[in-house]
Amino acid sequence: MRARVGATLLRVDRIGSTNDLLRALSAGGALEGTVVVAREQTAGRGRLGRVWASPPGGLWLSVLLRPDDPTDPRLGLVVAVGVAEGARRASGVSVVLKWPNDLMLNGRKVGGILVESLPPWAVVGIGLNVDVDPARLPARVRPYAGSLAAGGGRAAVERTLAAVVQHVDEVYAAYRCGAAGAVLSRWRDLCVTLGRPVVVRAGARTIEGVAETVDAQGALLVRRSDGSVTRLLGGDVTVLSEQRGR
Ligand code: BT5
Repeated sequence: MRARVGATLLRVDRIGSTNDLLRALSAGGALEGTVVVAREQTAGRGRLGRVWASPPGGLWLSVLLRPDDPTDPRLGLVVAVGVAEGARRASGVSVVLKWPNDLMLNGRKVGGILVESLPPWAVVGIGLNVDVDPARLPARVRPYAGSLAAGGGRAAVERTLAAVVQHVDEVYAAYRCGAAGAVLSRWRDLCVTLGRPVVVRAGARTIEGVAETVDAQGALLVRRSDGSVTRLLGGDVTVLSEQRGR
């Protein structure tokens, strides 16, 4: 039987990256559902080797999963639903999602998900700015980053951790029981990107169009002005109205 997410929870004070510690633990016999949480990360990372600023006041954790397919692009979306729903419950603010892995509040990024697959494992990193002092974020990131507290949330890291772990367990259980479709439809309900004009940067490609939907495999479908539809499994989305407002 699958162990509950958080059944084993390891706390560390200061570490490079919780994903790295969990990778090491997975090689040493850790169980599915193991969680590592740090008060502070000194080398937190995002996708494609980007830096993830992780000062105290945020929730920085990693979850060890053993899905049938550790490279399933839906995993990040499924976990994002659990994080958004947990954050909403803990803080009372309406965290929303932006494809593929962003948690947003009032147009600012408050969190992100990083899935690293190491078959048979998927190490899923979750970063959430609960009550992070903006002065502790890099100047380049500050204008686009927010936090639950700055967005009016009743935020406390411990309460947010408990709610996030519980909701991630719930969505992952649904995913494992063949109900991924239902979780993806919750993802669509929480998403602010759909139906809006976007620019997606994916590797060397730039695609402009309307973000139509996310399909059953978790891919974003973008309809271009010539009517053609481009299907994307990764990339960075800018919502055009947001960009103009900057
Ligand atoms: C992500 O990457 O959004 C995934 C972030 C995952 C972080 C967690 S924390 C626990 C675990 N351990 C790790 O080492 N990582 C995971 P991406 O979509 O590539 O976004 C990265 C970009 O977000 C950066 O290039 C910055 O522009 C911006 N950024 C960096 N730190 C931020 C922060 N604290 N809040 C908001 N935006 C930030």
